Amino acid sequence: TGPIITLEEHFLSRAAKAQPNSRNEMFKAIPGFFEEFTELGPQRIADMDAGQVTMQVISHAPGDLSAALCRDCNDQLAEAVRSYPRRFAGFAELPMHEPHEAAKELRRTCSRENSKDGIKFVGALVDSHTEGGLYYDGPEFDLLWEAAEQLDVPIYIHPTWPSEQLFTAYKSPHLSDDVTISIAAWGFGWHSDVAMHILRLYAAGVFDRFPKLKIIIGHMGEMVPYMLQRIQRVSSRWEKERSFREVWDNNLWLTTSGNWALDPLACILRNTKPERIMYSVDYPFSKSRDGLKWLQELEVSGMVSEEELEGIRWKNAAKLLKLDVN
Ligand code: GRE
Ligand code: ZN
Repeated sequence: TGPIITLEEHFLSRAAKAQPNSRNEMFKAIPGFFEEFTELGPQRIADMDAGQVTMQVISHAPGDLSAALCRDCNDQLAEAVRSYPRRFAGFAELPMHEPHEAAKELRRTCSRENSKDGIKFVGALVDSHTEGGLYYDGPEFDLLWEAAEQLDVPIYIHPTWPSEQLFTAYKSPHLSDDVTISIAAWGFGWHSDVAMHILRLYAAGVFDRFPKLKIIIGHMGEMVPYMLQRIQRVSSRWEKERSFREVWDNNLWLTTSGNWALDPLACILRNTKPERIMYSVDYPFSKSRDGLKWLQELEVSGMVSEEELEGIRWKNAAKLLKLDVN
């Protein structure tokens, strides 16, 4: 019943794989996982096929890379996209601790014409903050927003590992570091971190300066939909040119990425335009087969019309990313 596009799908580059760090050790300890994570070929496509995914927009996993390693990562991903042009598309990895270089790399990878490196990515996926804890609400990032607007590509803001300050803030004397990290990261904290970042960008006037900027957030909107009324009320005192509601309706898109419940979607369908909602899996942290089950539940739930379902499955993403999957 038609194509499926997913767009929060990760890989670990050869550059990041070679770095000795505790995260790589953690991933290696999960049987079979490291192989799936670092692979850009048949194994990934088999998972896609099992979940009827037509096209994956692939991005790097969280973790700040230097400008040189970002280029290597993007070259590696571009090669995979060239090998499987009907199954893979790419989001660029950007060195966000160097905003000037980040803008430059976005232009190198996403320019539709005269891209001498032959890379035609459809946007970028960036960590919600740098390893040092820097967010992107400062004027030094205007270069990047400007490039994204000019290229007309979205920037996906993805959760990332807590900085030292964040980890300290989350740390309880009664909990192990392992439990702390699961609370501070994928269990809750890094989702609220992305939500907070969206508020910071809005409050700093980024969307007033760049009214055509397109931002994607995952995991059913990183809890923003649930808090939308309260955010609107608070932010109405910040004297921005456009209300948070206008920005939500015009500048933000969200994906389902590995949040397999209909409850958050019920909330989203009440306060968010259906054409803003895009299906995603969050491979390899989540599997396409589980996503498909969720899509089937959604279909029989009667929560969305056939047209809305088609939008969620692929049409909204195809339009935003200018992808041709037919
Ligand atoms: C994710 O992308 O959602 C993710 C990671 C790392 C660990 C868990 C997780 O990037 O869900
Ligand atoms: Zn993810």
